[in-house]
Amino acid sequence: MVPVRTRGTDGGAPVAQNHLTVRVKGRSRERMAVTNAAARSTAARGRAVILVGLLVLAPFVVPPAEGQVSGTSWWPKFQRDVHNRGAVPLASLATDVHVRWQLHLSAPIVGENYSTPVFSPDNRTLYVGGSASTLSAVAWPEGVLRWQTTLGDATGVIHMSPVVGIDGAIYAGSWDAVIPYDGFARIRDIGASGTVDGAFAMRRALAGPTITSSGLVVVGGQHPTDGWRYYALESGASGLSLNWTAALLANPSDPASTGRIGAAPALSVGGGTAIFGSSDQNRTFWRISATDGAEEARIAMGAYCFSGTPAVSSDGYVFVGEGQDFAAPSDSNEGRLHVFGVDAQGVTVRVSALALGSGHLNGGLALRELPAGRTRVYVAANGNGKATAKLIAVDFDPALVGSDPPVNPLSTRWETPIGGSAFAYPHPVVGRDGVVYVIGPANHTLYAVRDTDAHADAAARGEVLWSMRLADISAVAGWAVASQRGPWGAVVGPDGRVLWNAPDGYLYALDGWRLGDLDGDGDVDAADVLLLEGAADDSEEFAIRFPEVDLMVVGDLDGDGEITVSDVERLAATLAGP
Ligand SMILES: [Ca+2]
Ligand SMILES: [Ca+2]
Ligand SMILES: [Ca+2]
Repeated sequence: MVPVRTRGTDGGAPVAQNHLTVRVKGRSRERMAVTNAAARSTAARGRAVILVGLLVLAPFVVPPAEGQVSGTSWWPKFQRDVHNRGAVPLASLATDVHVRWQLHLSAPIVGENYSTPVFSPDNRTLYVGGSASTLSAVAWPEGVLRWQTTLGDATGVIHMSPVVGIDGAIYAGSWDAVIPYDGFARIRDIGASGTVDGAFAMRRALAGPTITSSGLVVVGGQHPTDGWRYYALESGASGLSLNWTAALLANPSDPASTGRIGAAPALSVGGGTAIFGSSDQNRTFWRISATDGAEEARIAMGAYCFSGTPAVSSDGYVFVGEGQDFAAPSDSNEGRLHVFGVDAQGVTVRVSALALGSGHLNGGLALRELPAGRTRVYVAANGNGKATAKLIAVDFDPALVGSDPPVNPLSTRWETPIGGSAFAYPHPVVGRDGVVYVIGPANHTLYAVRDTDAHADAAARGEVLWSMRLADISAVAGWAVASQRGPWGAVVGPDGRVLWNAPDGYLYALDGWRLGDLDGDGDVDAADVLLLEGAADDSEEFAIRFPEVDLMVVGDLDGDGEITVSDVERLAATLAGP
């Protein structure tokens, strides 16, 4: 484990990095090394040209805009895109992780606070929810509070991650127990303040909203009188108005059930004509028309799935985690990862399910696309009823769907403990380099777990690259882990910094040395790919040129203990494409 240093405890002022010194030493040797390298390996140079040719050097890639979420915001909603994939097209922090800045937003949380930040369309402001039904606007990248605004009489909590629309409107709602309920609102950032200019009555809202391709804002939650549903709202000149509702469904065997919804809706691929959702007491996976709310499919799951948030792969498969019965949990037919798809007749069906034996999977998923159409699904299990919470990597191979003899297209690749269990809803995100960020639901520790495919030993595949305990960095003297819950997880900024809306009432921005940043200039780009290729060819030469750089820490991307073309390919793939 890498030792973690804390810097920037000066109340929010950015702290200069000291990485730039790396390149200064040995400059004369550097020139010599370059000359020698050029003379020696024309073959390597040819490969490098090909690799660099593959790179799209746009440092700023926004998610595809299938709904009317902001198309320029780096991170406009829960799990970043309308498919809830939690996928980050960046290299992750590898080492030297430290607090870049911290910002006080509220008193320390004693109960729950789940919200994660989203970015404004110009990526100069973060919006994040919190206690007292407060939405905070924070200047990015400076980390300075711009304004705070409250909903209703400020008795609830904004647990959800807001969504930012194409016109910059911010939508967020509160979970409230005190009438008048603080409700769901449209908020305008007018510079010096945030103004509520539209509202919809809501009592308890947890699931992060989305916006459909026709502009309907869809949020799951409980209306004061109309129960738990997905509500689709028109956002017009006069405010928010109800367009359709869907999915008020109770458990048929329980007359008292209400169908609680905590799962952020996901849009289908290919235009977002359908919404996928799931709920608690009716234990249901839904496919709902995004146009009119018509129920297009309803498939039973086996157990509690309050916040089992759907995530949709680019080939249209929908993954949902499942909980377990509280009184009599079963590892054989509960706590499963489900995958849904469309059969030859166009009917939505359950393709497969895999029992993970790790308690509740009532959190989100992160998806990473692998070669040959496979998808790796990262599942955060909160470990309810088990000894530990876990991050679990599951492979889905669509080529095995309908195979004869049957082979489950879902298979567990590895699992890594992430501290004790707690009844919370952890959500991982995954970088394109295969590093997963996830926060332990009980220990309030942020983990960077590297997916190291190269290991034959499954136990070594989910390697904790580094971890950071909130108790070690907290700006609150004496802050200690108790029974606080939340946030959902970490969010990654456009420059790779990691944002943590922590339960001590502070928002933290973490920085560090990026994986693949071979020259230590703070950016990961084509120059680093060339250097890594050179290092794969001759690591001794790299050591002479960059004596302060630990090549194995920043260059061994696949974590197999050596620098090879595999690492070069992984770095090039991290930088390539949208
Ligand atoms: Ca209230
Ligand atoms: Ca670099
Ligand atoms: Ca390697």
